[in-house]
Amino acid sequence: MAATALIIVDLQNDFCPGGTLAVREGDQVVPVVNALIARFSGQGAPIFATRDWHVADHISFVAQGGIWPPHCVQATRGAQFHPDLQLPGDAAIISKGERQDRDAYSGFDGTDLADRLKALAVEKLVVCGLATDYCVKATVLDGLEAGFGVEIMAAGIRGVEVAPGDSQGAIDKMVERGAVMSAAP
Ligand code: VGL
Ligand code: ZN
Repeated sequence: MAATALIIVDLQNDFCPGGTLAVREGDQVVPVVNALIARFSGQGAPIFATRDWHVADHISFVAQGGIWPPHCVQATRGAQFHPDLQLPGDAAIISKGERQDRDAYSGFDGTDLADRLKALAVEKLVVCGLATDYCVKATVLDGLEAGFGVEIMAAGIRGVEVAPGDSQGAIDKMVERGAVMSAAP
């Protein structure tokens, strides 16, 4: 039977209020994501959590000429998942952006995510997490490109909004490419 996987994107402390690259209301997605986790766990469906996992002198950081403050540095508190996230022990964790000289917004970029999903006969992804206008967008677009159906949980995403309207622009692009926005878990 074709499976649906839950993809939780970068629900890490640095992207939540108090973090170094805080997304407004980023922590408000946690209860929504926990409800999705409960649903997927109950159905025995696969759960993947991506994480931004940078070295301390990552190329995307301002000191190296990048555009971001240091964030999600490997093994720091900021890189840990939000403490209230109820990630089951058997959830698969996909680290990305590990290379010093290259950024990776998408959970598929430089990882074995696509292979692992295909090995589980997954055909559809339910996506939630942070940030709408960067890593959620890149992950969704790559997922569509790889042939997966993608449903995005509207209440389970928030954006960085470097410029106002970036999140809506990202949603428009994801929908234009074939993703479906879903209101409730
Ligand atoms: C992200 C900016 C920089 C994200 C990661 O997870 O959306 N945004 N690195
Ligand atoms: Zn990053």
